[in-house]
Amino acid sequence: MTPASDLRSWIALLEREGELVRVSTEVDPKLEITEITDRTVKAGGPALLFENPMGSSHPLLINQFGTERRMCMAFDVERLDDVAAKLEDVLEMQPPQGLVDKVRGLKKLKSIADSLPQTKRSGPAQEVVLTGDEVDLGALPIQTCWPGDAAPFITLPAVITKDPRTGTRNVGMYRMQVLDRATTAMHWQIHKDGRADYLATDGRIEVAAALGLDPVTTYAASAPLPKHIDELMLAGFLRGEPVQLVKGKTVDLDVPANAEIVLEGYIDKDELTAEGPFGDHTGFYTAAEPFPVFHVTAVTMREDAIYPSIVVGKPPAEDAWLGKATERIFLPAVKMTVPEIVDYDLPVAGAFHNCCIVSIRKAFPGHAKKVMHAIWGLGMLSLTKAVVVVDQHVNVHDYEEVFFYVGANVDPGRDVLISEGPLDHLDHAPTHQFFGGKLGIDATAKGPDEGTRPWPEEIEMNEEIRALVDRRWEEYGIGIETDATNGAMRHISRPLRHLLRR
Ligand SMILES: Cc1cc2nc3c(=O)[nH]c(=O)nc-3n(C[C@H](O)[C@H](O)[C@H](O)COP(=O)(O)O)c2cc1C
Ligand SMILES: [Mn+2]
Repeated sequence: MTPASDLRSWIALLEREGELVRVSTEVDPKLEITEITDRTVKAGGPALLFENPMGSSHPLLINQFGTERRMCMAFDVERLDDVAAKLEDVLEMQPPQGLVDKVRGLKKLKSIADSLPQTKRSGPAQEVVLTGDEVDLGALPIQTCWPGDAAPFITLPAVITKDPRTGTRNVGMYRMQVLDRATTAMHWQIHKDGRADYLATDGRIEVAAALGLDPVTTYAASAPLPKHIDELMLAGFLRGEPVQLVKGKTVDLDVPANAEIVLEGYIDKDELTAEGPFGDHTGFYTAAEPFPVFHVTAVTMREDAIYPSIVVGKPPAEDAWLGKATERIFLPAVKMTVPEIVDYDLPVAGAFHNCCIVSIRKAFPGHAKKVMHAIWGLGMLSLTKAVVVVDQHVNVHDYEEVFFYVGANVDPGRDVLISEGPLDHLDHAPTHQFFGGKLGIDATAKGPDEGTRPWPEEIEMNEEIRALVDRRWEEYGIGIETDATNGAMRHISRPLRHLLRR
């Protein structure tokens, strides 16, 4: 089996698996859908297909990614780490030794070659073509998510551009505030590739926003790939089959052939508008700021197109699992650069940029600090505000356990590093937007070469007695279930446990 190839087969799969509920009652895309969805997400509930959003003839799909199970179903894997393993296999490729190795190597290379998108002559995304005065974004059930939002926002688009210098494609997920029938704002934050493409134009850049894709391609739009790597290639690699494209009707861009909806158009470099406020994934409203204006020259659609949406807000929200997917999928790439890293965790409550917990195989004095600097120098992880480093045996996903070592192993005078660097566009805490303080906490055990007194031994029961008590547990008649290895999860609050269980 391979992952779903378009939004409709994905919906069908979710429905077969009891992971989707159709809501036929008429509901308002203004605020009401947010409240329904937020309650459903926080309860670990199903994907929702609103069949009758008020004021639109298009159904609205939301919460397709809201649980770990659905995120795994999206990639057709048992665990998100299995997706990472597939990438690791290619990243870790060594020069082949014998014939068997060569054949295996060729297969891997072929899987990369097969990942390249293919352009076809036609596709369902263009069954309906609306241009000129026929363009009306008001026909779509675009949500106004939170009471303080400036307008309705398109929240789950895959925005396609080409670097004007190299022609390399970029796909990113950037919210789009509806301005009128045929224009939106484009929320290209300063660290993003989409913005770099835009800044590289002399005058005008063509843009296409694809809505309603197969789940892997939607995910890929949110993936923090290096600038020169096409997100559609990652999508093809992870799907095991290339993304199919068709030529845009009014732009010189290829667009996903199976999209439910495509908005084609252009952005002029010097045309800016006030974008926001918008209730963001930080849990706060982002204030209005100038962003470019997207002019829609064509809307192409499938017949009876389904509009996809997502609500972000105070975590945990649906984007938690998109973020967790990135955390897992990018672990092999992180390890390629910093091989002493064993594992890392970006807590959902930290909105992904506020905190990174990382475990390392510590080998020399100051090693934890080396890793902090490495994180602060690594792709989008460079925006991380606080880095906590623990030893390899600590489970970074178990926050109680991490907190234990942060408390027990840290001398704040010696183990806390205050640095500075770039911060997330949306971080409202720093005095200056985009730039401010960084916090590093070295919670590893310190060796004598780090100027400490002899480090005490940690308390552990020996294996022999553990095994004995496991064997005899029933005999004692205490009447409760225990698990010697997995006690710590019990302390974690319910919603988090829900998000974290893996
Ligand atoms: C639901 C969702 C909404 C997002 N909204 C924005 C946004 O409005 N602006 C932005 O710059 N990034 C946003 N992101 C993050 C980008 O999609 C992500 O950083 C991606 O890697 C950008 O692609 P790029 O590096 O090719 O520009 C969002 C991510 C998700 C999951
Ligand atoms: Mn990119």
